[in-house]
Amino acid sequence: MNKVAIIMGSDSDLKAMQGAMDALKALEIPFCVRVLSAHRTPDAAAAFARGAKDDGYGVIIAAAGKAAHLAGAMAANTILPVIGVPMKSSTLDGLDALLSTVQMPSGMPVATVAIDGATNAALLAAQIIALSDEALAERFAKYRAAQSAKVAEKDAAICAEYSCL
Ligand code: RP5
Repeated sequence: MNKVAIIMGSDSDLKAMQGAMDALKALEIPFCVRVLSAHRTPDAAAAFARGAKDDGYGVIIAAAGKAAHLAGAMAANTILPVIGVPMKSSTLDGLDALLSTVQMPSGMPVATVAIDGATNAALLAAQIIALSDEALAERFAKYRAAQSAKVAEKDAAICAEYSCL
């Protein structure tokens, strides 16, 4: 199975990205986590992206805050799909990173999820990898069914409390 790379601009992004690691683990998708910065370690970041396909990765998740160019820098150096996760920071609540990540020029896409949307980034990566992995597609369908069942349970509990018809 293709692996997923989770690249963070800083180790200070680790806590916000925990949901991605949890989701990939739950879906039994192999992954690595690296700290590589578009600004502080540009050569290492580019080298990782250039080698990622040959190294067995199928999707790159790139998380960065502030003037967040990491996802774009990854996309510029690979033909693998790149998912950008804008990190919420102390100054502009992540709006800076959201705009920096999502506003890619035509011809160089980055699939951008919500600010701090680590879990959705991993789920989207899983959906991409599942296109060529039937066993993963089945696990993903089960995950979705379990999620629906949980919501139905909550609906039933709320209905019971408030006497819905
Ligand atoms: C970005 O700057 C990182 O992705 C992080 O979200 C932000 C702050 O980094 P640190 O100063 O905490 O290392 O590059």
